[in-house]
Amino acid sequence: MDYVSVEQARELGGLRLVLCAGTPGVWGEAIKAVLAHKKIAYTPVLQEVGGENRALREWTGQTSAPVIVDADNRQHVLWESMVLLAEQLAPEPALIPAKPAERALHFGLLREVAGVEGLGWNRRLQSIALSGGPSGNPVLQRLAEKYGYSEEAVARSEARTVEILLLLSAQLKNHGPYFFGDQLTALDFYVAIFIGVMINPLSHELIPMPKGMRAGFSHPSPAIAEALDSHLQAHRDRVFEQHIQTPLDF
Ligand SMILES: N[C@@H](CCC(=O)N[C@@H](CS)C(=O)NCC(=O)O)C(=O)O
Repeated sequence: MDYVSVEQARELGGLRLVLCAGTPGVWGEAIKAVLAHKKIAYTPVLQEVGGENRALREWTGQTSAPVIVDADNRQHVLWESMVLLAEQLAPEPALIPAKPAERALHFGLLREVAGVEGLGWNRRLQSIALSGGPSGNPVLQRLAEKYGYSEEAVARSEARTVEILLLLSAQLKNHGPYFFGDQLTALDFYVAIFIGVMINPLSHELIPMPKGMRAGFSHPSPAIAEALDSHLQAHRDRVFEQHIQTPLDF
C-alpha cells in the first residue's frame, strides 16, 4: 500500500485514512474492508506503530491509527464514528441493520469486539505479555502505556476474551450464516478480521504479517482456542473468502 505522510495528507482534500503502516492493525483492516465493500476511495496516510507520531498528534490530538479525516476536515478516531461515516457516504450496500433492535445489538456486539476492554484490546494485552511485557523494548512500553497494560489487566483478559467469543458464537448459531441472518454487516467484517489476525492468525498467504506480530498472536490459551468454535471459524472463513480482498495489503 502506498502511503502519504501526515504532512502531505494535511495539504490534500477528500477522505484520508491514517493506518498502521506495515502491519495489519485490526481496527484499520476492518474499516478498510468496510470502505472497500462500499467502494469508498481514500488516501492512505502513514502511522508508525509504537512510534512517537508527533505530526499525527499535532493534526489529530492523538497518536493511534486508524483515523479518518473527511472531506470537511472532520476527524473520526473511533470505530463507531468511522462505521457511521461510511454508511452516510455510501448508504448502499447497507452494512448497518435497519431494524432498531438489531441495530442496537449490532453496535453492542461491535463494542465487545472493537471497544475498550473488548476482544482486540484484551488480545493486545496478551500479546504484549507474550512478547516479554513493557520492559521488552520501547515499542512494547509505549503500547503498554497507551492501552491499559497491567498485570491485573492481563490476568483478567483470558476470561473476558472467552466470554466475548461465546457471545459472538451464540449469535451466529442462532441467527447465522452472518450475525444478522443473510445481511452482511460491519460486525461481520470486524469479527472476521479481529479473529483472523489476533486469534490464531490466518496463513501468511492471506495475511503476510510481520513475524513478531504473528508470534504474539499465535498462542491462544487452551480456553481461548476452545472458544473459537466451528461457528466462528466457518464465519471467519466465509467472510474472508467471499468479502475481503486477500492477501491483505498494508
Ligand atoms: N481508537 C481506535 C483504535 C485505535 C487503536 O487501538 N490503534 C492501535 C492498533 S493498530 C494502534 O494504533 N497501535 C499502534 C500505536 O499505538 O502506535 C478505534 O476505536 O478505532
